Amino acid sequence: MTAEALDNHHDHGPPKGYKRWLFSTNHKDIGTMYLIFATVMLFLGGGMAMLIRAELFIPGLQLVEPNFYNNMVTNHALVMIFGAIMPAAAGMANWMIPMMIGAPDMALPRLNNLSFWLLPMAAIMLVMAMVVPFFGGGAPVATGWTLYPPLSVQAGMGMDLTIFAIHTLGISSILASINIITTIINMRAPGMTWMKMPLFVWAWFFTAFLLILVMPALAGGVTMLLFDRHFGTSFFDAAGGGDPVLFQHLFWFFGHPEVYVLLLPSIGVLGTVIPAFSRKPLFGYKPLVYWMGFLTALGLVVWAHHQYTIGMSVAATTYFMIGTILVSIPIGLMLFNFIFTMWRGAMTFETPMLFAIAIILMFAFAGTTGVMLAVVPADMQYHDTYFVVAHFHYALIPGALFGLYAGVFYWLPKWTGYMYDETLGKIFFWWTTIAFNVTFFPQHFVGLAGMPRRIADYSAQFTDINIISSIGGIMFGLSHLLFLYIIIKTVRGGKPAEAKSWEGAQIGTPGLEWTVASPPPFHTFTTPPVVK
Ligand code: CU1
Repeated sequence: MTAEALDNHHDHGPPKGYKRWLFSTNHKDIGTMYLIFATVMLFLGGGMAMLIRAELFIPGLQLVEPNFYNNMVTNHALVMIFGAIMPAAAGMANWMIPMMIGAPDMALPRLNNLSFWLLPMAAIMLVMAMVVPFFGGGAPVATGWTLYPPLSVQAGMGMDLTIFAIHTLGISSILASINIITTIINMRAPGMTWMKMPLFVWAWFFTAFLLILVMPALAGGVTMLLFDRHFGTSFFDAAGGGDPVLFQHLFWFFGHPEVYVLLLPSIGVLGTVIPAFSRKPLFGYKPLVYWMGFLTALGLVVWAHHQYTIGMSVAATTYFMIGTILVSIPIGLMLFNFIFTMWRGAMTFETPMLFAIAIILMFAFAGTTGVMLAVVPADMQYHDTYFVVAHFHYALIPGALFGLYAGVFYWLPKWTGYMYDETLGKIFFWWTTIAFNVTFFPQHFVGLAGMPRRIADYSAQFTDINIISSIGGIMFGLSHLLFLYIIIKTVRGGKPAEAKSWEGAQIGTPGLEWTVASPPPFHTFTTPPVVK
């Protein structure tokens, strides 16, 4: 081979056309695909939410058949959790972790490709699960995302599709988690010691462990469900010696830590954004890492607070109550660390920082209603009411979704090489934050007044508050058209971003991402940089 041919042979530029994406082993391209997929799913799940709010605008049944309504309740959750939030966070992990720790790529690039491409398959199955009941596929999956038997045993073919979708999503998550843990342990640049890693990397390290620990419990639970449905077992059927409550334990052993899977990456984003716009290093970096570890461990042992009403022993409910209230300690301390990072900093309020500050306020509020829900005798009253719906939307929309928005606006200049339109970013922030609060704040009150959740109809005395909530919901949904417009506008051009696209980034966030150009070359690091 001539030198020139050899050179071409070793040219690792992007392959052309569809092959670049379908066969991609490049962490940035895979990260981009994750983010695009998540955006599509966000609009799918959001569309369902808007239809749900439209149905609830006034009492009575006007738009959808009640079983289909419940099917949408199920798939709104599954699509948002597994389709939107987790893939968006995984997209950021793919983009940022190698660049932050000075690795040339993820440790297992082909596994990375597989992790991503499993997702569209699962999404197709989830959509089919909603469609098959219209074509003689039996009863819709009207269980909500918790899939409790016996209702989930009686559901039609849509339930089997949901089970296989969950298996596929679980495999994807576990493979991605193995990849992330392996990358963080083995691929750090010389000098990038554990306690120099950006908080976002730490957040994903804990998240990946959580996923590997809890996804198998869900996989086991839904597999047993599949066997009860088709192969004559009775794991969850009391008539055959089984117990439906067993499924609840398996589900929530996964389900509670899953909430932290959704929250932790966004806490990692806060740990990156807040120092940069305060122009100060993170206050108490090491304690923050330890609190994250403590939160991860504690999150694994509090699952049955979702099941106070099943008739557990007083000792068991007391244990789960105390454990759950203890969760407020690491979370509260993290929020204080972020507030102390801002204290006497040279703060500016660009879109990512606006989101970060709003998250602290609204997430603290979700923590307060969380303590209310943790208290057993009180929860007996709130259980399965709109109070719960209001609580977890306050936890997950600011705590997970807005954290990811902060990350998108913070890293968009790095990813695309262009600055987004700051005015439009701020308009989006205020529009979406106000609409979110109009939607969900009133739901606390209908919940306390006794409005049950997961039902397409309600009594007339809840009408006023539901009208307000529905107007907020439609506004909240529409704000995302502006979000999409800002993203597309930025990708297509604008003011070029510098490598260090934010003024305070070097002081606040010492990750190696700022040592490369914006946008970074196809392969960021040919030789690993050295951290001094
Ligand atoms: Cu929980």
